[in-house]
Amino acid sequence: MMDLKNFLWGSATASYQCEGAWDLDERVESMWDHYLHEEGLENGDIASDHYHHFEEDIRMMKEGGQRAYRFSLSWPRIIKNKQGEINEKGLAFYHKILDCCHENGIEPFVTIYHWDLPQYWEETGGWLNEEVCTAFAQYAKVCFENFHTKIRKWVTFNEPKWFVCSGYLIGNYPPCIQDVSKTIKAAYHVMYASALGVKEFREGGYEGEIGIVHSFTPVNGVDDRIETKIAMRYADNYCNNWILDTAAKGEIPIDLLSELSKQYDISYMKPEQLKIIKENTVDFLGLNYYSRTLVKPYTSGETTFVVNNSGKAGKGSSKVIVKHWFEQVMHDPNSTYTEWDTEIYPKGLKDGLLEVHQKYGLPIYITENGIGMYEDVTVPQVDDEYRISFMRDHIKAMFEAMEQGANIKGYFAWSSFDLYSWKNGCEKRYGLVAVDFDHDRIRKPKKSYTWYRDMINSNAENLK
Ligand code: BGP
Repeated sequence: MMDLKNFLWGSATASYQCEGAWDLDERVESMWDHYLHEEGLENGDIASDHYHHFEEDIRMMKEGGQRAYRFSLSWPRIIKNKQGEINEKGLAFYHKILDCCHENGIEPFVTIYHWDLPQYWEETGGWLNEEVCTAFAQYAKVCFENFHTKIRKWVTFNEPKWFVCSGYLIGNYPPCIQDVSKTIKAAYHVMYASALGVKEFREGGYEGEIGIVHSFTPVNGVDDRIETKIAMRYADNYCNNWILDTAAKGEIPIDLLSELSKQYDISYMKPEQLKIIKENTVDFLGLNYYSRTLVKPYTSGETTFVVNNSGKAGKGSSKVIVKHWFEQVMHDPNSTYTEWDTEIYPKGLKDGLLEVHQKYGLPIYITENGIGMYEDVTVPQVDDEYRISFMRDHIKAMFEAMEQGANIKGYFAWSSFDLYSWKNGCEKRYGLVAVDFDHDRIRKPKKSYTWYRDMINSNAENLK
């Protein structure tokens, strides 16, 4: 077994999904608060109430053998308005979290943006407005300046693909737009903003490293036909390359740009911005792995996205067709799927890690991996054998990739404890620790928490 002494075993959360305290201590509204309140949907007003439970939560990480905590900073908690006024109370909250991490020997691994854009920026056009890129860089600088002595691992953005496509193409996340041209613009602005964040980090000369986190899904084809290979390239550009190539190599895939420029005006991509993208690539890649994407060539029909956000829509109800590009195959008879149509496919993690290693040669962290399930948390201990088997199979797949040379430096379970799962609400649970949302949000370790602790403490001996 390889030397795992410095390997970062940890778990992850995100500000909006766990903090709660949405209007406390001068935090302002985020686009998610605004949208969920307007629509009367289940929201994260209280969520796991991490704001008031963080000491207990971080202590449990330590007792669970974990060495790192991946969490995000909330822009609307830190910056009050478009003028960039700083909320000292927001900074103080994160100082408390960071101090608590260090007191417990937990390394903080910090995401600057995990989807909670301040509503005051959304009202100016959000990611369609170039000004927001500069605002992001200023906000990132405030974070670096204030926290650089306590954070060595930074992430600019969590999952550009997921929040851009959900917000501007599929329309199931705020700002709920369905428009290809706007999707391209938002995507470009986010990647440009990420490079501006890296630039601030480099210019400030702060210690540590900075990366980006991607919702990684390796693309497989149904067969070896050339048509399938072309469909795979389209799918890979759509799912992965516009984030990974751009962040790691400083280049937006040229075949993608060429294809898009036939139908859409992309003249807002200015040479001086492309230069900033080229010159400010990341130090590492964070990959969130939930599943692969199996594709076949496009046959017919309009571009379609059906997302199973309820878990009750019935297995197999999801659908992805990108007209003239590819179709996603949502059912492989040899695989098992969750109620939310996520295929359980550990081999994809090994294949994907090797692919990313070969393409980019950068250090990799698995920044999220986990399984969402309905669970009864009123029992003394949730017996989540399925989560243990999911994690065991994926960690084994990660080791196989490491044995073949991939430079993987950490693994973060999603999630540290149960939290709010965006449009899926709180009943889709991912935590190693159960949170009883109906009874004072009491915390109870699940069986997987103990399994993970023993696995880490035994240096993964129990995986053999
Ligand atoms: C990733 C996000 C997380 C988290 C997770 C599980 O896309 O970074 O914020 O929510 O996926 O997804 P979901 O909650 O939609 O099931």
